[in-house]
This record gives sequence, structure tokens and C-alpha cells, in this order.
Amino acid sequence: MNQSVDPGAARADYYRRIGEHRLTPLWEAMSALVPEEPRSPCVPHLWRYDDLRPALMESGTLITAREAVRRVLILENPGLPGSSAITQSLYAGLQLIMPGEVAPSHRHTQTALRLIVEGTGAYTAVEGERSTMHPGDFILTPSWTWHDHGNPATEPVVWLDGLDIPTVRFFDCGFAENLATETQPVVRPEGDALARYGANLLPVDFRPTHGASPVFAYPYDRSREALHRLSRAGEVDACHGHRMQFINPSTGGPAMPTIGAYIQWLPRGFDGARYRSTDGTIFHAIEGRGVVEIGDQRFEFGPRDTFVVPSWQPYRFVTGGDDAVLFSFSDRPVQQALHLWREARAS
Ligand code: GTQ
Repeated sequence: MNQSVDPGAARADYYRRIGEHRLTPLWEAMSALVPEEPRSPCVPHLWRYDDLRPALMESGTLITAREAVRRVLILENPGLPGSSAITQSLYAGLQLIMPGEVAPSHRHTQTALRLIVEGTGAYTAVEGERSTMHPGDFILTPSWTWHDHGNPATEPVVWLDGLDIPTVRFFDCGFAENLATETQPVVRPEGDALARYGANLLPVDFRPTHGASPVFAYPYDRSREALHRLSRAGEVDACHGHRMQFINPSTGGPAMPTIGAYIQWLPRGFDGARYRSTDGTIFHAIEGRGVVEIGDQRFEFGPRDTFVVPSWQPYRFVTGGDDAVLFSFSDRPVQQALHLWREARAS
């Protein structure tokens, strides 16, 4: 090396010159590109429902569901500004539909899930079947299936949307189209899919038409009953309490190919062990109260609150006098399909 030239200045000059060829030096980026462990820009955050509800309801006076197509306030991670993402791979939002409104039918390659937060009597229509919403119900919209939402009831209905929008954006494989009519024709009675696919039975000639579960509504009263029984009789997991995954009954695998969905019961007096996994996870409290410690931060959660745990951040749950039921979702099925997923428990 020429001793008379400052190596920093020489390198800077070199980087500028190679930049003109659209080249950059790996050695300056190595530790960020190939980290020893995940260091997500996503940060822990809790959205307190009681604090945001007035703003959500105000949106109902500013724009109709018809004009908005979907009237949603996006839960954007404070560490990912401008991304419309709650984790690097997932999107979450709170969707409001007022009495008498229709959110018109469309389809897209993004997969969606809904967890009903407040109100009863709105519906989502998927594949010609309407599912009436009740708080705690889990409803999914497989990739490229027509779906519309309506609220023939008398109260506002709110649900948490979870979509793989950032994942589809990452792969640049997003397609969408609107149906010519506002609502799709109803061709099957409500409960048809649950009877056909959700009773430990399958039609004898069943052939999947998409990668997601043919059961697209999982009523909360069923999930809750199962968890409640487990909480009485089952052994409690030191980290998760009683945690179950929503499955596709035709495969035994996850309900959706790109999003894993889970529900767990934390018994009262739970003092959880620390856990971490590479799938950044969005949690939503359906019932009960508790505390979640994420890294060195502590959040109290109550009914209808939503919080996010970034990839590889240790977290643990503590409950007081109440049992709590948490819904959650993450990109775990994608990571597992790619043999990338890891988890660790505090020893
Ligand atoms: O309900 O179809 O929150 O397409 C974002 C995009 C909901 C939906 C969202 C969507 C939808």
C-alpha cells in the first residue's frame, strides 16, 4: 500500500469509483449481512385497544367501507416506519365495518386471517359461504379466494387482520382483482365448510384447491372449550401455558401456508419461563389480563390489546388473578418449510 495515502481516504475514493459500476464492498457490510444471530429492526410494542378505539371509531365518520374498500388502521411497527409492517414478514391492522356496510369483493395472492375483536353479526364471505363473526372467532381467507365483508347487524364490528403482505412484497408475487359485483353470490349455507371438513371427516374424494385449510372459520366457543379442558387436565408448558396451533385438517399442517396461527391459555398465577424463537410473533389478548416481558421491556395487557414480539427476543408471561387467552400469529410455517426456524427455552 502507498504509505503517503490515508487508507481511509483511499478506500472512500475507491468505494465512490466502484459505486459508479454499481458495486459495493462486502467487507464493509459483512456483519450486518451475515449476523451471528438475528438482530431485527422490528421492536416490541403494545397497542392498547381502549386508547386507540376512539380513533378507530372516528374513521367510521370519515370514510365509508365502500370507498375505502377496506377501512383499516394499520398497526405499524415503530421500528419499521413507512413499511406498513408489524414484523419484517407480516402485516396487521384493525378493520372496522359499520352497520349496513359492505366491503366489496376482491381477491389477491396475499393470505389473510381475521380475529374478531368487538361486535357480533358481521360476516366474511369466502368461496360462496358466509361466516358470521363473534368475538374471538378465527377466520381465514386463502390466497386468491374471493372475499367480501358485510355488516347486516346493528353494532360496529372490529377485527384484527393479519396478512402476509410484506412476504408477498418480498417475493414480488402480488396480484389482485376486484369482482364485477360488490358481493359474491352465496352458494353454500353457513356452517357447510365446518361440517364438511371440520368434524374429523373429509369428503372421500377431497382434492385441495388452495394451500390453506378448507375450514375457514374456527368459532371461538369451540377453541375456548378445548383450551379450557386442557387447562383443567393437561400438563402446563413452562413457557406457553396451554398453546395450540390452528391446523388444516386435510393435512395436519398449519391452517395457512405462509402464516401460523395459535391460541393459548395462560392459567391464573402463571409465572412463565423465558422463550424465544426466530418467528417474530403478533399476540392478541382475547380474554384476561397479564404481563409480558420482552427483552428488558415490560407490558401489561388486557382484553383486546395487541402486541408484537420481534424475532429472537426472549419473552415470558406472568398472570395474576385472571386466566388469559391469547391468539397469536407468525411466519413460522415459511421458516419451517425453508428449514430456517429455531427456538430456545431458558434453561
Ligand atoms: O380484508 O381483504 O387489512 O385486502 C388489508 C388488505 C384487509 C381484506 C387488510 C386487504 C384486506
